[in-house]
Amino acid sequence: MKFEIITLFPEMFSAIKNEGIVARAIKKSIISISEWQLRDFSSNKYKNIDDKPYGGGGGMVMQVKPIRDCIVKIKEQTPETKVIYLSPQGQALNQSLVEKLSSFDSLTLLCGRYEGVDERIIENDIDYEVSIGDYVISGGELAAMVLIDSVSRRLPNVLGNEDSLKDSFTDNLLDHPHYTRPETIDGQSVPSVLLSGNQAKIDAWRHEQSNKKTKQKRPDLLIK
Ligand code: 4HQ
Repeated sequence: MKFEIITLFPEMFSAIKNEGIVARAIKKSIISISEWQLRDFSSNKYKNIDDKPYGGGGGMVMQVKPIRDCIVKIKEQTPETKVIYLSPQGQALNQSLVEKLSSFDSLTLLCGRYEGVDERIIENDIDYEVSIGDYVISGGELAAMVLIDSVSRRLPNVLGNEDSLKDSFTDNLLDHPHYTRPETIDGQSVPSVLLSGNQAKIDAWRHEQSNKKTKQKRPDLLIK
């Protein structure tokens, strides 16, 4: 999977490129992450890529031309790439969308700043508009990193020992609780079934716990 990032802050992506599972996926050549500095596509000497909104009001809007030129350049190299704009107006990122996105060979992630991009980009240049949740963050970069992380860990051979098939959401349920040594601490004990050695019984208990936790904490997940 190739990730092409269109951003004003390419350095932010060092957060995932240098540490953890995404870093490991890069080292194994399962994914690549390339940043495209949007200012390089500006047509003026100040490298502006934004302007005032028609209709007035505060803030600035990212202009069509630099973004469109950048996407054209990326598509010269990777014509099949799917272009994603991160925004609160997008479809919610959930595990089923993560699975779908992980089936593509290339994703281009457009990271907005300020008030976002000119609407004509969304109408004409975007394949998917995706939101990481109903709250406002200061730019699309953090949202893009969430998407990259969640998609990367679903690709073959990215996870090693970690048992991703049993994580939350894979069967629309929350994960079961986890315990490690010691057996007792400050009067709190590990549920005895986990020490029983009876794997069938343990699996049944974990499944029951998943159902219980989901009902208690996220009943909305069970409705669908
Ligand atoms: N923003 N999910 C506004 C988000 C966001 C979200 C990114 C803020 C885009 C222009 N992105 N910029 N929530 O809040 O993806």
